[in-house]
Amino acid sequence: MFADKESFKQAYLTKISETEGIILEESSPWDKYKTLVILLKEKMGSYRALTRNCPARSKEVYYFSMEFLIGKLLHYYLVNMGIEEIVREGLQDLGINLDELLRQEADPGLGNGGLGRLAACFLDSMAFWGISGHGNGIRFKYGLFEQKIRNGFQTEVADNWLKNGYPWETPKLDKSVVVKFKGNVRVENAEGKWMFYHEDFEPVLAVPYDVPIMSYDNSVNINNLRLWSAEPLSNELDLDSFNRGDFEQAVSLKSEVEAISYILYPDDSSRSGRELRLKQEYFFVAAGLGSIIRSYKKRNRALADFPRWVAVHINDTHPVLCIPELMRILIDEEGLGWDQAWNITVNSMSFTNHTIMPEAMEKWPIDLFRGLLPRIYMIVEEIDRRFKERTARIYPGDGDLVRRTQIIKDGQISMANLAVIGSSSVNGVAALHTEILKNEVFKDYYRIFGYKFNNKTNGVNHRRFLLAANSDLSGLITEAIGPGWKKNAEELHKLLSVRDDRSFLEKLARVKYLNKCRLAERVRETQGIVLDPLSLFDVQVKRIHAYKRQLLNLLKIMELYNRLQRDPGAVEGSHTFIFAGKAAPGYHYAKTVIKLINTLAAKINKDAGAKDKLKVVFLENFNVTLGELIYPAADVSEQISTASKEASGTGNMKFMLNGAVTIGTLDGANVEIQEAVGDENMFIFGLRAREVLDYIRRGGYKSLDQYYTSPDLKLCVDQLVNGFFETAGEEFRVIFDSLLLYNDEFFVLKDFDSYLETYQRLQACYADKEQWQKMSLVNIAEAGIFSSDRTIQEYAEQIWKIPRVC
Ligand code: 26V
Repeated sequence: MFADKESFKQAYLTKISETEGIILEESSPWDKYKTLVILLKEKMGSYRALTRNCPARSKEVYYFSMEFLIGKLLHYYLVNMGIEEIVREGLQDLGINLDELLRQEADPGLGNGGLGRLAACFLDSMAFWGISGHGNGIRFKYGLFEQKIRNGFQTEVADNWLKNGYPWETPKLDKSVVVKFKGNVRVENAEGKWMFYHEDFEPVLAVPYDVPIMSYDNSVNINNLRLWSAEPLSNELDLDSFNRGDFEQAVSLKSEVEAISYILYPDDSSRSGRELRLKQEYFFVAAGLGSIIRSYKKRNRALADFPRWVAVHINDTHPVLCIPELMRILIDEEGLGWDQAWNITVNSMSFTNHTIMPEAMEKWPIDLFRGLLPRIYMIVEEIDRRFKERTARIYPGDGDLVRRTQIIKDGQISMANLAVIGSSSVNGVAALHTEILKNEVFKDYYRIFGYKFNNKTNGVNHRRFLLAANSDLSGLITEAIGPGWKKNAEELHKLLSVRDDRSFLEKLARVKYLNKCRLAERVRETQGIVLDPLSLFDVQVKRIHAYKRQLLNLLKIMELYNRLQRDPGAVEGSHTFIFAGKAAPGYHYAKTVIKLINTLAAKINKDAGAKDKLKVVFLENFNVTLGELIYPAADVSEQISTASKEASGTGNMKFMLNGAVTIGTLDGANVEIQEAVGDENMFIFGLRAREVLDYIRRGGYKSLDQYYTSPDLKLCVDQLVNGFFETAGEEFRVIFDSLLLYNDEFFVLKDFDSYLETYQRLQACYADKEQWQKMSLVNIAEAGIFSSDRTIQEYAEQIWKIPRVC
């Protein structure tokens, strides 16, 4: 990349005058940042030509995802290229502080949470393994809202991340694709062959913006994240309307088109069932497949071989239209027959499900769907017709099975059903989740297509969340076991050899302390709250959702506070409870939970009696960048979802990797974390998934029983509405009612006792410093299997059928 500091400086100075046309002294921090990015991007572009001679590169993977939370790239890429020091020192010679440049970068909020971040981790691991794997998504002008806390409430501010431009992206105008909406389909029979002509449609131009994806020490395999932006076909105004004096019509057409890539839906589901959301889904699917087919055909390969050379991965149901869209291209544009097109399509497609929450399962009203995508609707109808016919033939007499599994019913199109029927692989994201898919959610399909179902436990990019985000810990690990873990996370196992090494354990504690100081410093700067880095940092950061049970954590804190009121000696040690996460703007309950966290924080933090014991903070605007600061600073990782509801969780893995000890339910990947670290190095409590599912099916849970049998719990619940929060009035009644009037859908009260008992046990362990450091070390040592490198290796071999990579 750069042989030494001097050659870097030379290249940088030349670039700054080229890009900005100015001299260094006149440039702003933004100019300096942008110059550095452009310099690196050009270098990467020149390496791109040198594709490695690796079997993995022979098949292309396209990862279709509505969301990619890639985080900031500059620092991470400097680490990956191994030039952070050269660049830091070179810039310093020029009077520039690298950290100031790093702060200029936007963190593109192109996702809601775990699903979007997982997609980004996967892009990294594909690049790492030398797989030719590319992301395909939307270049939203506005990402997920920026969260500001005002008077304890979440408020949303538009995330204008592109306001200064985004120097990592490169528009590729010549690779634009036209996407067609609405209109009619004219059907003709030409010499016995049905032909379909889509007419009177509304064309939209999809313009790709490419972002280079580069992993650690692998500059010869640079992949691409292609994000599509919607633009009017002609960038001119609608001149006819303009000339007629219809000014509004003239601009509205333009904005109607641009609306498609204007903003990411902030619900982590598509419950809203809005036309614009469906437009977004078809937009990036049609654009992505259009460009894949175009480049495939350039290579003169036979369409029949498409699945051998191309794998299309569908990340949750949002890109499921890939299935009918590929059928449309193969039949209408390439003239293939239905059966051949279907074979090619199914064999190219694979699908990952990320949730069992029924509200999050996408369904579209037929009228809306047919109006917007008339030809695609015809194809979905035909897929459904043939599937029903097949099911009826294979399972004669089981009419109900046919009804339960059809794609179109009750006036709606089920995207999950289409996904399972049209893909060759269906996977869940943790062992327990996949079992629930097979035995509950997709039970009927598992009977029909058992061979399609498989598990791929999630993983995280350990180089971003440990190597780059926690440099002190990385240094310490490398000192102890060498650098091999960076490329093979399973080598973290070697850390077990220093498990009884006192001096190593002390160093580990010191690193944690410094990371806690770093976080405390940031909290003081940004929110004016002082945290004690010597206290236990107990952290729950994730989307705010009823099923993730931030409320259970809050009730625990209230109970500890109540104990302290009764007996100042009742609480061992000093605790800092840290929360962060966004609520969907329309999710009233979740927003009330945020207000409750802040109200409790205000009450406890101003109580002199609680001062050295309890502190509560809510950190504003959780995103990838803030996560990178928080994970290294946590002692305890809260993973307390209602068992069966959290498909996997990935925050749990990021915390573990950074030496936090988990308190959690046996849900999602927590189950596998427990298998890896053993009961002695984790705190498990609460109902098991089976018990929850049985209650849901058979009934029998009465939250009032819990309420009346536990006076301590009753007090905490009553405090939501009895004036304990002086300023609250009826504000928290919705939470109170959810627990008692609506029978506590997420079993918060049921798990309360066992959570508290377990927390007390944890507290006692934390008091034994050496014991705790050992637990922390085992967690790091066993985190290797949760690297996304392992996950992608499994996807590549078992789903995409890519030979083991070099
Ligand atoms: C959305 C909604 C919206 C309505 C209320 C309930 C609910 C529950 C879940 C969702 C999330 C939909 C998809 C998603 O983001 N799933 C997450 O995917 C992660 C990566 O696989 C996984 O670690 C998380 O457990 C899973 O929630």
